[in-house]
Amino acid sequence: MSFTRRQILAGIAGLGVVGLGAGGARYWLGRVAAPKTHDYELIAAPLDMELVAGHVTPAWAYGGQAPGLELRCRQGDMLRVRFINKLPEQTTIHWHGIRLPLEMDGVPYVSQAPVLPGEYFDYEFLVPDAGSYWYHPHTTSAEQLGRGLVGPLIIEEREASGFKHERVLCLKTWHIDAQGAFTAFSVPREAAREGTRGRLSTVNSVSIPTLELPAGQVVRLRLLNLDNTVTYRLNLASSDVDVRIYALDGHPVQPRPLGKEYWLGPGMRIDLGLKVPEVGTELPLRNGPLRLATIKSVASSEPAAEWPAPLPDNPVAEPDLSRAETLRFNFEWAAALASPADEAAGRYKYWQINGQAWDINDKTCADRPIATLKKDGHYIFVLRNMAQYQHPIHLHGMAFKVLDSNRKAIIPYFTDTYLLGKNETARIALVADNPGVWMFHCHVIDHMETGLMAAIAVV
Ligand SMILES: [Cu+2]
Repeated sequence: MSFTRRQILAGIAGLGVVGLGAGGARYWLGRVAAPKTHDYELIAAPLDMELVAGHVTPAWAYGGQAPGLELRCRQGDMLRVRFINKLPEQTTIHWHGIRLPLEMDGVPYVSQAPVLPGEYFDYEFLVPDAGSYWYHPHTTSAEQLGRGLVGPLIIEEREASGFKHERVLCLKTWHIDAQGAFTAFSVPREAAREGTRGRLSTVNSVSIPTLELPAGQVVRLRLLNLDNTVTYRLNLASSDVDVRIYALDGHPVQPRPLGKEYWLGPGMRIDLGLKVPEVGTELPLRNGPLRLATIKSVASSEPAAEWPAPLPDNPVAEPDLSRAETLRFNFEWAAALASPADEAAGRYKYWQINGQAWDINDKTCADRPIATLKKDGHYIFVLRNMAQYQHPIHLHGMAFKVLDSNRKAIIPYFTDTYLLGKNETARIALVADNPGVWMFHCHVIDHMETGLMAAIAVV
């Protein structure tokens, strides 16, 4: 629990302050007091970090740390964050996976004006779903996320879950050299392929940390992939360790063994239950063959724990497939689209959805949604990856249910991000119950910034 870091803005609401945020939106005015509020003051600012011993990395941080300050609140409560920009450039915060009103979604020129240096913006929204989420900017993303502007957002279950112990593990691979200096966050030839990878793999900013966990207890491991491009092939390389999946991308699933490996794409999260083995055992947490962390069991005075019950479902509307309308989305490689003038100006378009490439320099792209859904309509999306690189496809504003795939067996589940494998076709379904203009994009940041983004309107 990290409530000790919470900054209560005591008295501000009571003063009846009326202000103008960067977007011109009024805040506080006439707000009905919530039964409980969680107030944070969150500052984005430069921070020198020592990611490589003896060297300084000029990171950007939320709340004085990167990954950022852990924000926490309880399902059904209001989350209220005063965000202050002390960076040298404009930014916003997007709350990845949270179903919220459009004006809180943090997309520049769609849901709000960018927050300029020295300005602040008040984010305030109810959190309907429990689970592991995260937050990050939606501006100059390769650099801003790359420099460290990524942070965990944990929504606790309304009623206490059966887990007495938990750890939040933020995965990020930093784009730095051996002296800690940043390297390019996006290189064109990599953006046109799997995305530009960083070099230093870390868990909570530490390279291969040792995590001490209490022997005999069941610990909830919240693993968050906050990286720009890397898909982590997660495994606990030991055949006799008992580890079960409890939630995917925030949403509960019927607990089942982790199995050999789980592919966690950029932006995705997995909640595992781990029965910690006997004292002194060391388990490697790995990305494929590479060690990410060492889990070490230490003595615990508590009696051995039982497996917690499944987590309660989130209140996501169930799509009715019998009356759903089907829409098709093709994700294509399209390097030929960039004209010489575009390339000279650094505007690369390597990717497109249904023949359209998003232009991150064109503030009007969202005025031309790729699909318009009827409010409360039921939809099936057929997602077809026509390229040999995988894309974690993310939708803002609404959760969707993954139905099936032509490449692997799927137990249907709700999520906000689906890792669409190379040449895979998958079907997802949703109820369009949140009006707005929502970003629909690949979470490999290089792919998003070179075309793989679109807007979907719900009216
Ligand atoms: Cu992609």
